[in-house]
Amino acid sequence: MGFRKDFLWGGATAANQIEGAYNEGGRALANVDLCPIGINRFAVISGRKKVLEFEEGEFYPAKNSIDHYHRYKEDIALFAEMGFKVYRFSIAWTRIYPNGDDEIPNEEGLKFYENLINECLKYNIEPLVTITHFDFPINLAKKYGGWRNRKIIEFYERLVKTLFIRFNGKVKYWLTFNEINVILVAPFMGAGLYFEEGENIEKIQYQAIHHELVASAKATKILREIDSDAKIGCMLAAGSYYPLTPKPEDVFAAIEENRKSYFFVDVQSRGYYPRYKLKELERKNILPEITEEDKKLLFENTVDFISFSYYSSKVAKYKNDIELKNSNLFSTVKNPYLKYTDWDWAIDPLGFRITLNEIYDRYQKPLFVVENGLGAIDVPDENGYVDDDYRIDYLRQHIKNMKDAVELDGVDLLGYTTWGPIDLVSAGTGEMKKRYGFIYVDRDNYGNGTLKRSKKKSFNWYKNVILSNGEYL
Ligand code: P53
Repeated sequence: MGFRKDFLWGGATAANQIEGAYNEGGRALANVDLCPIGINRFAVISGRKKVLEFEEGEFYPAKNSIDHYHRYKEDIALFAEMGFKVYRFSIAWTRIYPNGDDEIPNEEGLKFYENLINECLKYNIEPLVTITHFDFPINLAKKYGGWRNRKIIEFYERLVKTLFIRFNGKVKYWLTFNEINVILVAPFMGAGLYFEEGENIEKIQYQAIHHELVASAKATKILREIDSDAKIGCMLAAGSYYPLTPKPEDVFAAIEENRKSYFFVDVQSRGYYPRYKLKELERKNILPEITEEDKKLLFENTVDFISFSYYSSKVAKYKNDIELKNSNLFSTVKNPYLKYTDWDWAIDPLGFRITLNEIYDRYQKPLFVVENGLGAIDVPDENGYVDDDYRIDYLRQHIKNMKDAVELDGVDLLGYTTWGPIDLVSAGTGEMKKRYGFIYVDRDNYGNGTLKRSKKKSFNWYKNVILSNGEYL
């Protein structure tokens, strides 16, 4: 009953949103460093505004983030105190291969992650490593135009080989690309792509997607050769689309919206392009170059498990003739039955169970929830304590539904990591004010603050959830 005995409870972060130290330890610039907070952010992350170096008058929150690079020991000790069984973090590509195409890896970068991994293992925390969480070396963006270029597959191979060899036996769970489908909505942040006037954006996106899918399969092949005990998964920004009404046109619109994302996992988990996507790409005349070798590679190297993020469900409607809400990057119509967060994301705990079921039914492989949580405004007292009952409430309801999916529906679930167990920089908006943590960090949107860490009310609550393996909620 309930969650498996070895269920992996923990939290998840991403290098650029937590580490800072953007120019230390031999690290070079990446796309994620160049995404400013404020009105230009969306133009930059979507590749409409080309930015290849820091610009005057902009603030770049990822430069320093919450300085985890220098404080990881303190942070991991706090995770250990909560009883984490797993810690999901990502590798900054430019710490390992600063230019992406270097011949030799940067030892200082490898050493940093080795120390981080050892620190986790010291507390029996399983590291779950995202190889790339939106990270892309700016040198490769300049020289090759991002993932649109097939050459990038080789550089990615070089990166994963280095990591798999160095951390062989220490890391048992790997993810190839964070939220691989984010390339559809934020192609610069997600894949180092930016566009020139008159280019066919969709065509470039699908060519880049194909290269990522091939690179992901290559990573899977390489990992199996190096460490056959380790497991590798894909990672999707999930959250099912519902039809706005039972009108068949709305129902079909929901199918089409869902397919935009499931397409990625269809390839990564089943090993071939689904027919609906081939038809669409042919119809639009944007079919990427897919070689026989690519097909073989994709088919022979499917993922061991499927991981995903879930924040909210979405709603699709035939023809976008009513106002679209774009707060979550993925477009959605407002759901009149749900409440919304301060950032206008629908709160839908049952939608979590629905999504878990939908994905499990579709792929029949073990699942791993690697992001879930509430981004909210916290008001700390003078000691940095936050009474965050709203966060506890959100997580309680989501974990309850996750439990139903496991206990009542039989979904095979490996673990659950909440997003941002310690406050960090938002990917969507660049804000610090949008907080997810059990641990408060004294820093504001523009980098003011002492960076002091303090426990919120939810800290002890989550500790008890883990201690009771999800019985105490
Ligand atoms: P934030 C939206 C926009 C960007 C990234 O998001 C996203 C999403 C959610 O679908 O995905 C993940 O910080 C991502 C994390 C991110 C988290 O959602 O905009 O993997 O990097 O921080 C939460 O509130």
